[in-house]
This record gives sequence, structure tokens and C-alpha cells, in this order.
Amino acid sequence: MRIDAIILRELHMTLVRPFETSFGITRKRRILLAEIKSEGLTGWGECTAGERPFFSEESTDSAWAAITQELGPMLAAETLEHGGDCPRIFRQVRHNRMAKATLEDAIWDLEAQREGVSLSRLIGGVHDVIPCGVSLGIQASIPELLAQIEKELAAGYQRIKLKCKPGWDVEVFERVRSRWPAITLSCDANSSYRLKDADHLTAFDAFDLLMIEQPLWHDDFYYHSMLQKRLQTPICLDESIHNRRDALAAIEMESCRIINIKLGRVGGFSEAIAVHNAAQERGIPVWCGGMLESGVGRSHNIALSTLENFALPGDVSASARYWHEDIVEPEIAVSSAGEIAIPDTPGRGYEVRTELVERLTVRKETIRAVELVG
Ligand code: OSB
Ligand code: MG
Repeated sequence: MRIDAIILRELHMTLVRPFETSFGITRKRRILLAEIKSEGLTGWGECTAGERPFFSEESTDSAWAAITQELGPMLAAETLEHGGDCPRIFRQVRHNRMAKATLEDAIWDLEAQREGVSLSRLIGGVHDVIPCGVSLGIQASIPELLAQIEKELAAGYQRIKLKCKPGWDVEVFERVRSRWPAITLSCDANSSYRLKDADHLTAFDAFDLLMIEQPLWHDDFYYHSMLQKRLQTPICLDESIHNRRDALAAIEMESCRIINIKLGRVGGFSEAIAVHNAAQERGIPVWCGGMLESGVGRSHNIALSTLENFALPGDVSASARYWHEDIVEPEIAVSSAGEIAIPDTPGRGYEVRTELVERLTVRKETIRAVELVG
């Protein structure tokens, strides 16, 4: 496919409610969207970098620079066939995975449209519907959290994930479990504990949690493997897994029993599929994480979640939980059974509302092929 234009935009979108994790509160998102035009078709990608480099080293601004200065010009200079060609094209650029995924995922969207198949079908997805969970941020009080859980369960969500950190953990789990003894419950610490907290973390075993996500350092396997030996609750790694080799190392070291896959964190569909396959071959279930995406990123997550070994409910939930008005049509909807039905139209299956995108855009740059020097 010939690349006719790559347009990068930054959109400002306000979340329906603030989202608090162990590394801070997000109220507004600065979302980067890549629009790639090729032979009459348009593919869309979304950058999952945060506004600040707290979840990973990337940020909205670092991704903007990586895409406009390096990755965009490299891609624009190519004629390629598949989304799977992108890792080779971007190979010279180290890291910057969320920036790379922004472009690669748009190429997969284009490829699916060109083939006239859904993105799910193109990547080899097998599920027609996917199970959905919610990720609930740290709240001002436990009663406020309980009210939110009640609402999400009533909406049908199949799994509740609670963000936790020292001071917002055991007491919270106690109150939630005493009210709902049997719901599927998990927690995500976003690296807020240390190995010296191991005794405290063993207290989590009393709450029948499906998993504890990323309890220790963001870049660690070894201490997680030491911790896992002391916990009955399965550890799930999120921040630590950047590629297939990381997944293999973590599985081999028994650092985790479950893996969260995020397209941006691993650099796009090629590597996400590779992580999925490596985990599947070793009997490790995976699920799809979320990064407070707009409907564009969410539609990629939905397609990814149809691969066979996505065996647990993901953080893939309805547009209305994040946005008063999402930028895709139809909006992403979750049934009362807590499922999303997979669209079978070509590409991502959710149209982009281009007029709304234009209105929300605060900066825009068209990237052209340049003679690469140096
Ligand atoms: O660790 O899974 C995480 C949001 C931002 C950064 C990191 C994480 C999250 C979430 C929210 O848990 C998932 C979502 O609803 O998009
Ligand atoms: Mg996480």
C-alpha cells in the first residue's frame, strides 16, 4: 500500500469522572490520533501515552516528537503490504513503543479495510463477543467506591478491578467482600509496593482476588517471582511486559501467572499477537488492559481481545464510562450480560466522527516522506 498522507492530531477530551491511580489523578486526556490515508482508504491509530511519563517513560509530547520527527517520515517513505511490516520499518528507533503502536495499529486498520475483513478476522480472532470488566480508580471514600461498584455490577460488568496502594487496600477489600462475597474481583497496584511489604501483601490472599496486578517495581521480574512464591493470589504483570521476550522471561521465572496485554505498551499489534501466542503456548491466560482511550484505541482493544487466549474479562468497557461524547459511531456499548459484540464490517468496525474530531483538535501536523540522513 502506498502511504498518501499521515496526519497526526492532538485532541483534548474531558473524562466523565476523574481517574485516580497510585501515580496521580487524570481529569483531561490529551489524545493523539494518527490518520493514515492510502489509496482512497483511511486507517486510524491512537497513542496510549499518558499526559505525564508516569505509567511508562512515554508522554503525549514525547510521542508527538517521536512520530513527527522519526517514525512518521520513516513510514511515509515506504510502500508496505502489512501492519506486520511496521516493526522492521521502525527497527532503528529504540523504545517509543506507544508512538510506534499509534502508526502500526492504523496500518493494520488499513490492511483489514483493503482485504474487506474485520480487524478481528485479520488478526485471527475467534471470539464473537468479549467479556468486559471495569477498572475503578481510587476514590475519596469507601462509600463512594461501593456506590460505583453497585452501578457497574447493575450494568452487567463481569469483573471489578480496584486500583490500590498502601493505605487503600485491605480495608477496602474487606468492605467490598463483606457486601459482595462472590463477585469476580481483582486489584491493580501500579507498582506501589516493595518486597518489604510482602507480609502485608499476603493479607490480600484472604479476599479471593482473581489477581494482583503489578504490585512491585515497573521494570522487575525477579522480585515479583520472589513475591509470587509467597502469595496464593496470582500476580499479573502489566508495566513490566514490553515484548515477547519479557513475557517468556516472566513466565520462565514464575514472576506472574497472568499477563495484561496493552497494544501501546508492547508497540502495536505485531508484538501484542506475539505476546499472546507465547503466553498461550505456556498455558498463561491473558486479558486486554486499557489506557483511558477514546473509541479509536478502544476499537483496536476490542479486536485484539478476540484472540483465543484472551480468557479473562478485559478493562475494555463502554464509551459512556469515559466520555460524554465519544469520537466513534456507534459508541462502544456493553450488553447487560457484560459483553461487547464484535463488529464484522471491514476494519475496526466503528466509524470516526471526523467533524467532532476536528472540533476537539488543538494541534495537527501532516507528515511527509523525507530523505533520511545521518
Ligand atoms: O494500569 O491498567 C492500568 C489507566 C491508565 C494507566 C494505567 C492503567 C489504567 C487503568 C484504566 O487501569 C483502564 C481503562 O479503563 O482504560
Ligand atoms: Mg495496570
